[in-house]
Amino acid sequence: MRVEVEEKVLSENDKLAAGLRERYRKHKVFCVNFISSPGSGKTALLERTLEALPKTAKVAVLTGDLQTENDARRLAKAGFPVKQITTGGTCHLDATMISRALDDWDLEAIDILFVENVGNLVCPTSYDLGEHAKIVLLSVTEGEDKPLKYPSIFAAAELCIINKIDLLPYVPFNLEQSIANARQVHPGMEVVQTSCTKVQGLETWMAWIERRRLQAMQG
Ligand SMILES: Nc1nc2c(ncn2[C@@H]2O[C@H](COP(=O)(O)OP(=O)(O)OP(=O)(O)O)[C@@H](O)[C@H]2O)c(=O)[nH]1
Ligand SMILES: [Mg+2]
Repeated sequence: MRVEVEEKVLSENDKLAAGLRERYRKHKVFCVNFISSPGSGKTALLERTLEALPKTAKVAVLTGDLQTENDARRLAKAGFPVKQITTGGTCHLDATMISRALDDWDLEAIDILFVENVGNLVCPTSYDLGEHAKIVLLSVTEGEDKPLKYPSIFAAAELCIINKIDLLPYVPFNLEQSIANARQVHPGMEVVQTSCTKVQGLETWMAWIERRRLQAMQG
């Protein structure tokens, strides 16, 4: 019975996600969906990303959390449109929440939509948000085995960002092994290493976004 209800919810979500995909296509919006454990640095990476963009960039952010507007407050400092989605108790964003949040935004004024999902390495993976790409963050304090323990998101994401590399001298984390684990689950997976405190790896990440956006716009 539980499986049936879950399947129904997911198929409803898929329909709405298809609608979102069509809206993104029509208005030429490139959308990425950031997924990670709580605290891996999704908001920090978005803060550094927004700061690095020209003020004229047409970017916007939807950020999801169970409670608080903290992330939206942090992200709004860069001056781009930001909206917080508070889910109450729900451990993921779904396509209904995204559709509602976008209703009073002019999609013609957005080239890139960043979606920061609720901090959770499991639930958000099942919910299609109509995005062009899922991106998974793994920080070096989480352990190199996480791609093997939580394979679904590493299989589904196009890019793995290994964050907090500034902490590598202080924590037992085998970087090479973490990349090998990600690629065991997802052969050939692209990996970018970043530090949001020391601002490292940002150029590689920004280049990935631009390359992937152009590819999506051609497709
Ligand atoms: N040393 C170090 N700390 C970082 C880095 N990136 C983020 N942090 C810190 O990690 C903590 C969590 O970062 P957030 O950006 O809030 O993480 P998040 O993934 O958005 O967290 P949730 O939204 O709660 O899931 C904060 O104290 C950040 O300052 C990094 O590259 N290096
Ligand atoms: Mg956050």
